[in-house]
Amino acid sequence: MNMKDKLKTESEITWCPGCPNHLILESVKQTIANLVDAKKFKQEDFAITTDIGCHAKIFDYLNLSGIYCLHGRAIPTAIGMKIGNPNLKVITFAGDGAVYSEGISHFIHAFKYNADMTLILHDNQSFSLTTGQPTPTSQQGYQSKASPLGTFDKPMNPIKLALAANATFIARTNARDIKHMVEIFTKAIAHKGFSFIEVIQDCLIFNLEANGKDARMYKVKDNTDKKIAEKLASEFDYNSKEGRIPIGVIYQTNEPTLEEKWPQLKKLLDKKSTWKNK
Ligand SMILES: Cc1ncc(C[n+]2csc(CCOP(=O)(O)OP(=O)(O)O)c2C)c(N)n1
Ligand code: SF4
Repeated sequence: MNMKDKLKTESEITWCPGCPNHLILESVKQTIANLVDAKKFKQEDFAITTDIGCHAKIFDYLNLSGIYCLHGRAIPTAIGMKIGNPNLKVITFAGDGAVYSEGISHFIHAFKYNADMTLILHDNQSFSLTTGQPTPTSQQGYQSKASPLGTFDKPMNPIKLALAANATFIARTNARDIKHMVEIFTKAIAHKGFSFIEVIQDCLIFNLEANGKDARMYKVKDNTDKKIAEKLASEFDYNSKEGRIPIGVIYQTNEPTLEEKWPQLKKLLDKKSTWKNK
């Protein structure tokens, strides 16, 4: 059996036909299969946490250890996993509703801790599982059952927030481009520290007005300059109907990780050991 097939589960996939979550799943499987086939990691080196939402069903479709978390709490649970076993490669899947609303404090503090893990943020500008209420990245004027007069507020810009919070890795990718997602997920997993990837994703059922940004996206070179990163972050404000949207590694730098800063964890890292076997 090839590695990608080993990552499959028996669960029936219940995302809407055509939902880009199918392509995100495929890209994650391809990324992990490449890393295992290249003998960089073993399947059991990976662990996942997921939030609650359409995106979070990925928990049932990936044959990896993990925790299906409370809404908004997928990041702190992942950091807990890293403290439990700093040698794990932990990947977190979460939605814009979950992370930028209920989980926003965890998002900000995660950049400060800089645990060596990856956050894959499925941004469809909608709380989709609960029928399309507006999230902090929904565009102004978005009408839903919960906002019949249209959303009054301007959306927040999570890339700017991540930069202000001293993120060490920020990237953006397109949920319709498997090749680009695999490239970005691979770079994020290789990054030493907290890697944040915003995946721009259509929802075929809710907030249709926010869909179809593919033609506006353009690829940028991997960037390590903060001033350039700030410019890239400003190019798309989650509101605009036109203008370019940069995708790629928007910013990367090096800072000590949580595991390196914490002496007991550093020992476990150096010995490739766990608390049980220390
Ligand atoms: C503590 C708590 N608050 C709220 C909910 C309800 N809830 C479950 S899924 C969800 C929407 C998730 O939206 P998002 O994170 O954007 O993911 P998507 O469904 O769009 O993938 C909400 C509000 C919950 N399950 N638990
Ligand atoms: S409601 Fe939207 S996000 Fe959820 S599965 Fe359907 S298309 Fe995907």
